[in-house]
Amino acid sequence: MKVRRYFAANMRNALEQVRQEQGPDVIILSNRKVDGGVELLTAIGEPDAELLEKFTPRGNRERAPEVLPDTVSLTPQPAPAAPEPLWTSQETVVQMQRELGAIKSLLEQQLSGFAWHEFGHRSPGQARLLRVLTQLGIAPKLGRSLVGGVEDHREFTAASRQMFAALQARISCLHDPVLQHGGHIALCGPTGVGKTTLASKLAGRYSLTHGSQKVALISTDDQRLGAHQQLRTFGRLVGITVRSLRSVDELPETLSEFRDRELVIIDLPGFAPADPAFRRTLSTLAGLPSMVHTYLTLCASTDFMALERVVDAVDGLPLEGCCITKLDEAATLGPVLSAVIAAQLPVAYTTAGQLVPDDLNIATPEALLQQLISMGNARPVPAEAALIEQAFTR
Ligand SMILES: Nc1nc2c(ncn2[C@@H]2O[C@H](COP(=O)(O)OP(=O)(O)OP(=O)(O)O)[C@@H](O)[C@H]2O)c(=O)[nH]1
Ligand SMILES: [Mg+2]
Repeated sequence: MKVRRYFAANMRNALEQVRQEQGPDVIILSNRKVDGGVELLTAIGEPDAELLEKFTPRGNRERAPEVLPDTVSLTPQPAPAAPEPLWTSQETVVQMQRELGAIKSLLEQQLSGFAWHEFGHRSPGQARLLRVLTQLGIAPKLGRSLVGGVEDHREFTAASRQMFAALQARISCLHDPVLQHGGHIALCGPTGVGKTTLASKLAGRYSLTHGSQKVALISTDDQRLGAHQQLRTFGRLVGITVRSLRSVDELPETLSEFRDRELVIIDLPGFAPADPAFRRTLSTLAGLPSMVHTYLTLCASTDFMALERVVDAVDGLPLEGCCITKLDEAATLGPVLSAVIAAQLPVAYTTAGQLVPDDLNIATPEALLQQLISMGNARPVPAEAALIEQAFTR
């Protein structure tokens, strides 16, 4: 058994050296941080009992050190039949798990980097389009699937037209459902995204054409100071009845009382996605005797990961669609469009300003795409390699 010591500035470089010089069958005997970098001890060849004894910690001497082929060879290896803890000390196991996790994510990162590099060579046309989508803030996975549908050899303008047409086809919109059909509507979503303002805009618009006596607003927000007051003040100004409830449990009675109203909008309190009350409230609405159409309210300036958390939190719950607020505050529509496409949520309305009821628009795929492009052209998101490489993460 041949033992070698490697020193490098970081774990990534050390593993790369080991991989290049010793190939896939090498055993990592130990690794540790030293002054100026990391040190790895490796072994290759037939196991040497004395050596293994030396590097196997006390209390677990009968076991040989784990071979870490995945971390070095880059080739998939069959999983061991019965994984056993290498060290009996809990602290050491936790530390090892952490280190293996770090190595795994490092390798994933490297692999996606290689894959992006290779993609750029193999399909330069598609790679250029992917860069354009990244600059528009489109999430990497959606971007990759969109460029995958475009032939690589096409001339750039024709290819980008084809790609944007595919993107537009993926944006699903409802055609003015609330103002056209009325009904019982609930607006849910994270805190501060503009639910109450949207409820006021919809109620205000509807009352302009059908009369304020046909509309009612219900505030169920007993969480935030002044929340009930916000709707009541609006209702007084425009002559729309506003009812404040202590909880959604009072809804069946109130909805029955408003059965003569064509449009009833329920303004829900804002929730953090992780708050179990979020799902509970939506489940309560779904179980009400009268049909309530619930819309998720998403803010256009929220980043993609935060939006993903929100749509994950409502996964499986019956939502009619969503509304996108604060387009005027967003730098790009890429993240919010990527999130609604991934969640297959149709968009009903967008808002781009605080004015009630003026700043409200019926969503259409054409308008959303146009806004995405014009906002992206005005202020492109830097298409950093690390961001694009996420499109190639498995
Ligand atoms: N710039 C801009 N501001 C908006 C828009 N919609 C709402 N706002 C503002 O966002 C702030 C929060 O709006 P609310 O309607 O109270 O938000 P909410 O979701 O009901 O908030 P919570 O009930 O606390 O969860 C207010 O200052 C609104 O005027 C919009 O489209 N653009
Ligand atoms: Mg509110």
